[in-house]
Order: sequence, then structure tokens, then C-alpha cells
Amino acid sequence: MGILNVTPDSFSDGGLFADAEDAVAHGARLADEGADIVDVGGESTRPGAEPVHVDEELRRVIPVIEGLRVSRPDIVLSIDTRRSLVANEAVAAGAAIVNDISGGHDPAMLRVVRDTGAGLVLMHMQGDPHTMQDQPHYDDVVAEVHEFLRERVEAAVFAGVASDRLCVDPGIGFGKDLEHNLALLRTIERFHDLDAAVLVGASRKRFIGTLSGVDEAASRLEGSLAAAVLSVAHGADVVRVHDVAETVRALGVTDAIVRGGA
Ligand code: 7PJ
Repeated sequence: MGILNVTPDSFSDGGLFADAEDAVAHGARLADEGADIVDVGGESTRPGAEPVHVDEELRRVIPVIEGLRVSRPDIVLSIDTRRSLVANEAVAAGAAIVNDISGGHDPAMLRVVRDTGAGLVLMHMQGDPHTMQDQPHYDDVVAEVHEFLRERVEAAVFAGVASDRLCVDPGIGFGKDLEHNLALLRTIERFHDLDAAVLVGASRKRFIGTLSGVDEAASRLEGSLAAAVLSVAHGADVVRVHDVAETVRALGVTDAIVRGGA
């Protein structure tokens, strides 16, 4: 899964139309580099981020999804949103998957996913992006994240979402300190009993900067590759990454070693 951020800090120059054009071109490039899914997001969820207005989120993501659907109908698109309204519009515009970092907190989200037949990523987060890194606390991070995701899968299936449309994600960096992130990354296998695909998003995150001594997020390639390779070696089905070409090459080798065959 390649990351396509449509937030002002990532696509800053020009007006909105120019931004959308840049974003469409970048999405096409991620697919050409080997991404099977392109994840379009219009809300910054960095630690400390303020929420964006729903109209603004729609204005950012819908033209990009429409643009990619028209120019590159071969690309599977996901929409990174916590809002059922945005999810609904994005699926109508061409997205096939809803990637919800709140695990389906919006009361209408599961219904929208069921009614549209979209796939759904349920992610764990402690707190919300504004406050989540203040003092994250768990007695047993793996058990608590697992229990949260188990309950959310159950809720989704109860709401009528087909279980083969579901993916779970421990939410690396979302209300987790360094040790929490490492404990989760070491135990990815544990999440396979939830009968859903498992997604891991570690790319360029702060803990990688901390461990590798790289302050600049865009320069955290080597650490991000290490996290992607080990996540897949431990059974992750999907990795969400910025550096698609490099990750695809690293995972080709990983797959051959771990699963056998090229
Ligand atoms: C994730 C995400 C993640 C899923 C972001 C960033 C922050 N969606 N959206 N999993 N992270 N499913 O990329 O640094 O880890 S936004």
C-alpha cells in the first residue's frame, strides 16, 4: 500500500487544482513502482494534529480519487478517513477500501462500508491524534490492542460487513511509545487469529527516527525497510509505505526467503 497524502504540508504549491494534479501523478507513480493499493488521505494524523473540517477533507481527496479513477482505472484505491461521510463519497468516487485509523468509531462507518461493499481496515489508536502521544499507557499493549481489534472485527461482522473484506492494523505510533511499537512489531503473528488480513504501517514514523538517529522523516528509508521486511517476515499481509519502489524490491527478497520461490 503506497501512501498518497493530500494535505497542504505535503502538496503545498499552487492552487487546489494544481495540488490535485500533482497528487494524481504521484498516485500513478506509486502504482508504477509496484504498489497494489494507493491510500489517499486528506487529514493529517500526525501527533498533535488538529482535526480538519469535513468539507476541506472532501475538497482534498475527492478530486484526487476521481482523477485516478479516470486516468488509472487499474489502481485499487483506499481512502484514509475516520468519517463515514468522507468514506461514502470516496467509495462513490472510486475508492474500493476504507482505511479507518479509529477502527470504526463513527457510528455510521460500519453501515457505510456494508452498504457500499467496500473493504475495511480497522486500526487501533489510543486516544486521538491531538493527545495520543502525551502519556500512552498499557498494562499489556499486545493483549489490549488484540482485544480492541477482536471486538471491532466482531462489531463489523455483526453490522453485516463480510469477514473476507476486513483487515486489522495495530496502529504503530498511534498512542504508543517506542517499547509499545516494538512489542507490537515483534508479535504481528498474534493478530492472525482474528480472521482478517493484517496491515502494518511503520514507514518513516518517529520511532524509526529515534532508533536510527535520523531526524528528517523523508530520510528514514533504511529503518522503514527494516520494519517492512520484518513485518512481512512475521506474517503481515499488507505494509503501508512511502518508499514503494525500494520496499517492493526488499520484499521480493523477503518473500523468496520466508515463503520460498521468487
Ligand atoms: C497509518 C494509517 C497506519 C493505517 C497513517 C503516518 C500517519 N493507516 N494512516 N495504518 N498511519 N491503516 O503515515 O505517519 O499505521 S497516517
